[in-house]
Amino acid sequence: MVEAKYDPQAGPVKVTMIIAGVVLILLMTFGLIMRLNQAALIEIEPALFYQIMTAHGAGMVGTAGLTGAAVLWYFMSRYVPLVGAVYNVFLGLFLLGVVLILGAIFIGGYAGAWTFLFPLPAMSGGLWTSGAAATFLLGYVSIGVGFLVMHLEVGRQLIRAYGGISGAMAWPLAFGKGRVEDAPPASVVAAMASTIFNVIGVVFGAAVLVASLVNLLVPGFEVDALLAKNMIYIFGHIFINASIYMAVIAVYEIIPEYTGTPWKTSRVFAISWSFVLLFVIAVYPHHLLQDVAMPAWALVTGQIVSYLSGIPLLAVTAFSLLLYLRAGPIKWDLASSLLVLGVAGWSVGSIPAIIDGMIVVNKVMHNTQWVPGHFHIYLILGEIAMAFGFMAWLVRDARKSAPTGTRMGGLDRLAIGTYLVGGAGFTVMFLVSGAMSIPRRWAVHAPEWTSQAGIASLFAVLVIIGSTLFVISYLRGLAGDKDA
Ligand code: HEM
Ligand SMILES: [Cu+2]
Repeated sequence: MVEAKYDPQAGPVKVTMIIAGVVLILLMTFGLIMRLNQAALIEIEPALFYQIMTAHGAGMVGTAGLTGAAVLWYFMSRYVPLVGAVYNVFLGLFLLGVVLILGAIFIGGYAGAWTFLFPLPAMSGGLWTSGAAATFLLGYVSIGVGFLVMHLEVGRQLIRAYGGISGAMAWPLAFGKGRVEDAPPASVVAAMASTIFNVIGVVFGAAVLVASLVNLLVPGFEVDALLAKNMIYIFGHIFINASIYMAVIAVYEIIPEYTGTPWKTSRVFAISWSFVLLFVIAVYPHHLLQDVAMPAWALVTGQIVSYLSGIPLLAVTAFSLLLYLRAGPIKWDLASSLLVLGVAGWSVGSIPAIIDGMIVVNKVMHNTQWVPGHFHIYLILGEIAMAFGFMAWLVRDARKSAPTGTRMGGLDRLAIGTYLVGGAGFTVMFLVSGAMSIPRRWAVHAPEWTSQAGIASLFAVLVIIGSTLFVISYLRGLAGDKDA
């Protein structure tokens, strides 16, 4: 592996992961508060529930994106000379966005959910002002601009170093006579693809944000609600997917350090990433299966692409990971276990997602807790597990010299076990609730639904304990790491 001797990008990335770790624990606690309220074990005002739900949704999606971006930036700086100041601008705009969003929610009372569906921000029924809604949307704009700036720098450098988009995507190998030896590293292909689709998503997001902002300030300026919904879901779907596809770069880069074989850009790998690029964008209509006004062809495309999009995902990453793991004895430590867990959780989570992408199923399941069920699987046990794995790897040297002398201490085992059992139980309770037709996004639950929420709360506590142990171990690692 290419080990950078001097690593100027490491500092800001390590700081990013401190922020992300602390924010994750806080937002998970928000999640627990919601679930406890649904269990009728505590009682909060419905208005506050929806504020917390908005902060949890926007904050978690943002944090997932942030950790994905940190992984992307960190590893791409091994291959191309990224301008460090760009990352600081990205982080600054991100944090500015967070301040605006939190202010809009907890001072302004905005509670229109992270999806800011038109015309909800403007129609609060007196709960929040249009100023609060505008502040929330401006927070998104700030984060979106930050992502654009970051991706443009990564994209620009990859295009320059690898012979254009085509070279960085390994198209000569995928669709021409290119040789494996000339193809770019696996993580470069992943970085180029995620950069392309995330830029597309963020640009759609920016356009609909600006339209919604104008509508808030000048109510006479009407936005087509169906068009707005399409644009919001292009943005939302792509953004959260991109966070996972960026985090996977950590798997491609770190697992080879354990197995000793680099993650090769094979022809299948290159072809699969090109399809991922296409599918991630084409599949978004699966969010609109309930909208009767949508043209049928778009919905059918969404359904079919939903089936197909699972294939490159599993072929590219999960299958190759299994092969790599079988090839030689792997040293299990916190980092490698969490990264492998991340790929497993991501793959497992795609199954209920594909099921929900079927039109007949979606008609019944869509507004039930089946939906938070599937995405919490590939977020808690997928993306976030990879982010925690990346954090453990960042402080691996300090951890190696830990007093126990072992690579995987008892505390590590306890943390990962707690997190896994908690995450599995918590998400299964969502799926079970969804299968029982319990609606999602309801602050107050009927008496016959409260025990499911109570059991889920117990598992949520385990997730929070596991996460806290990961973050503490990361902070201790940083403290013991002289050049952190
Ligand atoms: C201990 C961990 C967590 C707990 C207890 C938790 C709990 C919850 C609850 C109770 C809801 C509302 C369910 C409903 O619609 O009735 C929710 C929604 C949501 N959660 Fe989590 N969650 C956790 C972790 C995460 C993570 C790690 C992410 C992403 C990285 C995430 C992203 C979301 C999103 C996007 C929503 C949708 C909000 C909406 O419907 O507008 N959650 N969560
Ligand atoms: Cu989607």
